Amino acid sequence: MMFSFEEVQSAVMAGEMDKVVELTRKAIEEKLQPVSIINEGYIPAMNVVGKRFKNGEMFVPEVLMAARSMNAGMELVKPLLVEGEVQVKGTILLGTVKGDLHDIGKNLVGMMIESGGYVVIDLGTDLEPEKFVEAVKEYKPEIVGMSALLTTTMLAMKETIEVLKEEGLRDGLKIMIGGAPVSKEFADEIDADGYAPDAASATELVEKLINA
Ligand code: B1M
Repeated sequence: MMFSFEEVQSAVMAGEMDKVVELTRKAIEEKLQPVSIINEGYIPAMNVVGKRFKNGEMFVPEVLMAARSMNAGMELVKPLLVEGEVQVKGTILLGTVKGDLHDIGKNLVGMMIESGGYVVIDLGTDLEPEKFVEAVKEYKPEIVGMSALLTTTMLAMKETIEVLKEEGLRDGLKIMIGGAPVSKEFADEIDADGYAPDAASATELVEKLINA
């Protein structure tokens, strides 16, 4: 049986990790381009998963299973991404803000951005503004991405941006935000450079901000 993108997409959507791994091995054996396994296999599947989740047709455990099965496939594909094929286009620091422990969406966003050819440094959750400051100094990223899932913690995004400004790190840095309670309007209000409603648009936003 030949490898098909439709099959790997269905396996990712269904969260069938073993099948994703088997099909990815098959794709590699058949000498498919590693980049196309990601771009034509995994990403379209995760885009569908994102939409279904939004519409209430899929639930968190299923979304996680889909993401994990994509990750399992990515582990096989990653070492084959030779330099030049997916060049490192930039570095993105990612984290969930102070007081907030939600990380499922952030992790999905990170995976998607990474599969778009960027280096993602995930700082974790419940991050004091100072953690972002330290990491910006250490990694010198093009973009800082903040996630918040609680109406009470979205204000920590504003605080983080203020602290970055106080530290003189805001200039030349792009800041993007996301998470269920935040919006484009909120991003404008707190002087972030962009807002993305989901993981697929987050990758597009990264592209836009880096090329701006
Ligand atoms: Co909590 N929780 N939770 N929770 N939780 C919500 C967010 C809530 C809406 C549930 C509800 O009441 N209906 C509610 C918030 C209410 C509000 O503030 N408006 C809530 C609450 C109240 C709480 C606690 C306070 C509950 C309590 O203890 N009383 C508590 C707070 C803990 C804390 O953070 N300090 C709490 C705890 C938890 C768990 C630990 C049990 C667990 C988190 C596990 C984990 O993340 N490791 C949890 C979960 C799972 C949820 C729900 C059910 C699902 C969130 C999720 O993962 N969605 C959530 C209800 C819901 O959303 N239906 C809820 C799936 C994920 C793929 O979507 O995170 O939206 P999402 O991410 C999307 C986009 O938002 C966007 O892209 C992602 C992918 O498409 N996005 C970005 C996210 N970050 C981005 C960053 C970007 C760009 C896009 O750029 C940087």
